[in-house]
Amino acid sequence: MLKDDFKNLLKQVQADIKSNMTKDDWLALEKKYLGRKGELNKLMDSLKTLAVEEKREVGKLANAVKLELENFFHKQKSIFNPVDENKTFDLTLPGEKYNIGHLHPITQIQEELEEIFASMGFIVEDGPEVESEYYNFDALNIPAHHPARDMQDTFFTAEGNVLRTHTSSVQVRAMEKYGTPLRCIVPGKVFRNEATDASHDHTFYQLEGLMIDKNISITNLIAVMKELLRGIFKQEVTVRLRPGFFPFVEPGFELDIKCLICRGNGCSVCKQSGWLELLPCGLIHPNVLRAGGIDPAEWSGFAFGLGLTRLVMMRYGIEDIRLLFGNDLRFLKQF
Ligand code: FA5
Repeated sequence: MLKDDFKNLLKQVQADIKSNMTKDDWLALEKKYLGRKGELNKLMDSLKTLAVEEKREVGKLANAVKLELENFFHKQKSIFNPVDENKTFDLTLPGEKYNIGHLHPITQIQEELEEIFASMGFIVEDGPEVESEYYNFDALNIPAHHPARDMQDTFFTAEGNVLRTHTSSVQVRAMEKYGTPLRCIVPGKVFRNEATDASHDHTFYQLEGLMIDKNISITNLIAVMKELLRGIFKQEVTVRLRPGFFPFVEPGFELDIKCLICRGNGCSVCKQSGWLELLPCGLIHPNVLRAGGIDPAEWSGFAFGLGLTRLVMMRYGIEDIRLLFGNDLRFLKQF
């Protein structure tokens, strides 16, 4: 029966094996059984003569036998060919290029800002991304149930902590840790329960800054902001302050810069106004200094909260914030 013939094939191979076979002997043996006109193919040809039902059953067995023989001869050959002898090493070929990545554009600008501020005597501070309500809100003069909490839609954890909605949460931490005088910046990730669009994301980067010393005024704030903008945009930048409300500063401002694209004449980027809103800032509220253990009668300071992600967009003319977090190499390789 054909079925037995297939089974016997394995026994026949075993019987054909002699001691001290050379590589050529193995190749010849393989050809005898697995070659185009070899024993296996002869039996395979006979499959045609079987009825459909039988063909299915014997065909299955035939394939199993074929696989076993192929594996068997492959193993034998690899003993003689531990490395592929056909492979040559061409010394004249150019070397393989490694793909080296680079820092994300946000990180690049963050590091530039850290250098600019370090040159003005600021330290770089860090804080937790999962924050207590106290440091994110209460310590910043935003008590529970104050309507100002609604300015930032918040992710709460089951334990009642928050994913920090701004880097301002590190202000009082830094005051507690370092006391006065204090100059520090806090770059970092913040989170808000926002619907995403071209200029808003639920996760983005800010860079907080604060300076506390004797007799700090708005003049100091403007001077430091201009130094920061000159460093980032590599040109003189005209700024203006408009009143802005944040419970943790008094007075509070929105700092605008004269549009660098149209030089103040009006274009689509500045919505024809000639000015671009860049960063909120102000003089630190006495209640916040007190929360940090600092006497507001003796010390004063300014704080600002730069939207780092938006700054990157403005510097490179990126029209959609989502491009920055899409992990698309075609986009990222441009920076
Ligand atoms: C604040 O977060 C205040 N903590 C800033 C501050 C610090 C004020 C110190 C005074 C003193 P605001 O919510 O406006 O403010 O956010 C600051 C900046 O973050 C904005 O100007 C903007 O550039 C950026 N920003 C806000 N929401 C988003 C968002 N959804 N996606 C991307 N950037 C955003």
